[in-house]
Amino acid sequence: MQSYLTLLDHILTKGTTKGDRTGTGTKSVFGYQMRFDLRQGFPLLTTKKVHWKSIVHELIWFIRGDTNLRYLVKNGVRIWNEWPFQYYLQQNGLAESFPKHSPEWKSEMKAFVQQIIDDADFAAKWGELGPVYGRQWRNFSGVDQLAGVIESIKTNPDSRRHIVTAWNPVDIPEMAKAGLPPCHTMFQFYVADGHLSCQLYQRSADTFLGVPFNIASYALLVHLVARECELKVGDFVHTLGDAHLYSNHLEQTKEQLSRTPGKLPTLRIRDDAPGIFDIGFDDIELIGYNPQPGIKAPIAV
Ligand code: DHF
Ligand code: TMP
Repeated sequence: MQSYLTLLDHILTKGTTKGDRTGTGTKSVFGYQMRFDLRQGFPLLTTKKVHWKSIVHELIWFIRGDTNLRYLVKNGVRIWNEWPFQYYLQQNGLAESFPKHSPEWKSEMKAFVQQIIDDADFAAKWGELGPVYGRQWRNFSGVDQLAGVIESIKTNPDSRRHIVTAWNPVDIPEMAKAGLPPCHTMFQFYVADGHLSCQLYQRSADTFLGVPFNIASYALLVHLVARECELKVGDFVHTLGDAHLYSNHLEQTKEQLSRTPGKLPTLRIRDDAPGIFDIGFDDIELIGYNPQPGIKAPIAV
């Protein structure tokens, strides 16, 4: 994970001050690449505790083609709450009564999430994030890209066309309403010497909060696809477009950089687990994760 810490340091020292959609302000660099050798351990950050459970459930949610908040919140995952909630406030003329991040906003969001859990009709109407990742991976205008790429890895491993794209320009306006246009935009697999590698192009990277999740999520995806294709895991190559640190994450970043990385955990998928499309939370086990304490930071909405 040293390469992640090097990225944090690089943005702190070389980043340009730049405005952004959320009005928070960032330090940003454009174009950056990291490489994680998945044979050396599972790349989950040890210099702060990362909520692993959210990473597993979010990936299962993508793989199942689900785009509704309900599955996530029913499983205790909070990471997507703010966007459908903010859309709900806007659509109901409530956005001005509940300023972002105020105590009232937070308690209203709690009530919103509880109603998503309790009321299936409410969830169908207000929990939908639009045609985001899960939809594009499994049904991009009728194309099941994830099944297709697995089939092409199995039957034609040398192909240079093992690509899945979430960037569907026709659907971007619908994604931008209650969700976001995809940040992890497209990925490509590569097979050599019986090992499966993957490269992700991420157009926009919240380096302190989002990126640790993104690295672990794609590392887990490589493990799942490799198992499906009877391959070993190779590298995860992470290419970033706008790589930024929000202005209210700078102190937290310095705290993180003052810590020394520990030993990486390892991933185990149960031998009797079903295939990737039916995989469940309990089939996936992370062993030896002993991180340093979490570091709180506000999320830019
Ligand atoms: N917006 C922004 N501004 N940054 C993001 O990283 C981001 N990521 C999204 C959706 N929108 C986003 C989806 N992924 C958190 C992590 C990943 C994520 C969304 C949110 C997050 O808040 N992490 C906190 C708390 C995690 C928890 O325990 O619930 C963290 O400290 O890691
Ligand atoms: P943007 O759409 O204006 O680029 O804002 C999206 C923000 O969310 C940006 O800070 C990047 C961040 N993000 C990640 O870093 N990783 C993710 O997986 C997601 C969904 C968002």
